[in-house]
Amino acid sequence: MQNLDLIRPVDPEVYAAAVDETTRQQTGIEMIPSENYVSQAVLAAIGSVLTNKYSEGYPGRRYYGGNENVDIIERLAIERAKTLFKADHANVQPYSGSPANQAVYYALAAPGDTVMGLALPDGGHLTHGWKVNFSAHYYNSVQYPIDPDTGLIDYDVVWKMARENKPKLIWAGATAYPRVFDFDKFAEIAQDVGAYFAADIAHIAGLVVTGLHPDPVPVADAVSMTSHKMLRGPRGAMILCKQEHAKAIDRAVFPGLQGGPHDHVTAGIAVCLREASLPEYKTYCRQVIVNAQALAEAFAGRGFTVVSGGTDNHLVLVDLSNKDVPGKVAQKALDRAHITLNANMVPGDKRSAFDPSGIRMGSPAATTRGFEEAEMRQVANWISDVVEHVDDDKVIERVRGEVTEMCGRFPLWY
Ligand code: DSN
Repeated sequence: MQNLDLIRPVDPEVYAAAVDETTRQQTGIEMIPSENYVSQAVLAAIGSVLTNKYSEGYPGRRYYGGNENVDIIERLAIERAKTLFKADHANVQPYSGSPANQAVYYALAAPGDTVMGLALPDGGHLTHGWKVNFSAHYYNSVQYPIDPDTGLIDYDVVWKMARENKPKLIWAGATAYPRVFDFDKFAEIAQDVGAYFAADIAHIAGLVVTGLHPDPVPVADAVSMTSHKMLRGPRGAMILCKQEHAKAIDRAVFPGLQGGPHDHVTAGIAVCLREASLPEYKTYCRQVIVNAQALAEAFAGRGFTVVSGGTDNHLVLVDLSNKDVPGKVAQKALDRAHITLNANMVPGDKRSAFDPSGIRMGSPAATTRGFEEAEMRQVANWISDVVEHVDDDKVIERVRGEVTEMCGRFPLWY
């Protein structure tokens, strides 16, 4: 159980909001593809007194005393990350995904260098060179697109752009790409133009570690990931890299960008990596894919436009243009029905980032809850019902009731 009762006498307002959030999670269906539910063990680790410690440096080389226990924990996290991902080197200290990517830039490129990444409106990440981010302010950012006709990366286009722009660093990775990344192809392109290759596998780390997605670790100079998405760990991040970059990556994280690591989070990462090494985790990841595919098929069956025609991973992107409902309107109506997802741009979107045409969904959280294909098809039907009747309170109320009933049958452990 959570220990929220301990908050109540000290801070009733935070207590009340935390209780309401617990109820929101229990009684609603979480479809945001980057969210998940941590285990009791992970929550206990991040809610522990490890948060009290300062430990600048790395195991065995700290700037403060009293780090004998923290050293054990950080070594465990590092060794588990190296073993699971078969990596030469692992750094488990980045505070989250954006700082991890910042460290990759700091280690492998210099300000003013050209860098290439997937454009944010086409499913990339802010830190892959989008114009409002440091990665476009301090580097000369070139953004490659998704082919709007296929919904896929066109590797010939990436290759041509790489040859024309001669980047120092090429990113592969996304926040809204439902298909497999050809990491070998990216590595070949990078090698051809003399660039470093970095893969950001935040969304798909679980699939990579269980062998359900091609592995970038053997071919990339650096691989970054958050630990709180499909990996089901705490909010944190890791960087894996080839031995030749180990010193540069470690120096970039500390002292280059960060001070003391968050030791309670490091403990949560160690625990989630232990959980990810168990056979049950592979079973879970297989179901994540099957569930996302059931979701995509059900949407197609209801006449929705599924970007790229389906999914190979945990994520489904639906273009609502043919339904004449903007993504934000759908998101808000679905919030009222207790189904949480996010409005998202789709490849070739004619609308803006603040008011995009699509919705983005994923199966990791619902799968943790125990949903299988039948439940996912039901979720797609509920979402379709609400999107097709965004102004109809009766439909929204009916769906909310059915969602609450189903959530009651699949309770979260807390
Ligand atoms: N915010 C994350 C996501 O939702 O995909 C990316 O960092």
